[in-house]
Amino acid sequence: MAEEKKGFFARLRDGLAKTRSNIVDGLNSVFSRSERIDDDFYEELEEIMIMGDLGVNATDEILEKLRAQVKEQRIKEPSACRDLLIADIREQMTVDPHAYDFEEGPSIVLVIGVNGVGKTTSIGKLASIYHQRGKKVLIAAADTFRAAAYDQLKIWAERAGVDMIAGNEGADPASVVYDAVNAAKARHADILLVDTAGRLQNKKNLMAELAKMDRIITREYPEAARENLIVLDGTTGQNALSQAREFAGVTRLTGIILTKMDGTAKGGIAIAVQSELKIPVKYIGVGEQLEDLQRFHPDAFVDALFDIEGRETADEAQITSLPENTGAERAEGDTAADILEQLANEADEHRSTFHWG
Ligand SMILES: Nc1nc2c(ncn2[C@@H]2O[C@H](COP(=O)(O)OP(=O)(O)O)[C@@H](O)[C@H]2O)c(=O)[nH]1
Ligand SMILES: [Mg+2]
Repeated sequence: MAEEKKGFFARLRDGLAKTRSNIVDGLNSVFSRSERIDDDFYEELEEIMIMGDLGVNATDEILEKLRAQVKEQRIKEPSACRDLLIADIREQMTVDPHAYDFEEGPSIVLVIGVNGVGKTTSIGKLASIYHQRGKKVLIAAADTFRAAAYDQLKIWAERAGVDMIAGNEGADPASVVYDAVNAAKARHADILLVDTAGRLQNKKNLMAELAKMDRIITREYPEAARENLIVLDGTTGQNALSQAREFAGVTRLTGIILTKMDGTAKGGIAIAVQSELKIPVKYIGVGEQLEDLQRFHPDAFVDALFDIEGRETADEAQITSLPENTGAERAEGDTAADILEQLANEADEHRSTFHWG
């Protein structure tokens, strides 16, 4: 393997250091200094959770559950509430087991969100993940408004080893989508990732543009599964929530990519989004490198946040389910890296025996 680099879980845990001192340290101090479980105790917990960007809904639900448990189990010691609270936070964030069905393809994934949140970067990383799993991936450069957007996406496509469909600068994004959808169909791509422009200044235009793309996809490739992922910048806290609400008002969002979770003090947002928006966080980004994006595992997130050891790491969990059509098998003791390598070899073999498209 290449030079030693920290695993994803370790990077996530390190990245959450500021969030930890914001939320967990505060909670711990309430647990240790409170003398009894009373209204003050709950109010202090509430204040820390709200300040830590967990959101009003999630905070209410978590604390309501805690109150019920305390009553039911006749708990008297504030410190005994800590494990219950952690369990209640976990419960807030369960992900539907079908959330990733679209990855099997054929599917078309629109990646949307305001400028600078990490759309292009996340597309590059996702393309690489899918490609390594033996999927045929295409990228559509439908952000035609900035000249640099093309070059940036091109670099990511090359890094990931996948093809990109683009139009001229200033071209109608919908025409790029049209070309890309037809290319995806003709080449039997499993997943088409569509990069979009992030302008939110004009809600009417945005709505019209997304609707147009939607119509084209539905007309050209109705069989493809559809996924609309919104990218939210984890450092922006409550702002991220309002962006998601704006976009949810103009299109059907199926998932969230939460980026920049390395070094944010507002990581509590990962707990808030699900209960505030009813949209699942599907991927989480912890850096600018290719390997810095993964599926969102609530348990791993809570472990990383509370610095709990001894669980399966997110890296491992990412690929416990192998694509059915490969011969790759998970042997006892295989690391995630072993399996990824096995899959990459498999994919290479497939490519040399079959002709795509
Ligand atoms: N630290 C960190 N930076 C990120 C992450 N994701 C994206 N970025 C950076 O955020 C900036 C904007 O990303 P970009 O993909 O161009 O955003 P876009 O405008 O939405 O396409 C770039 O400098 C990225 O390297 C992340 O998870 N962590
Ligand atoms: Mg971009």
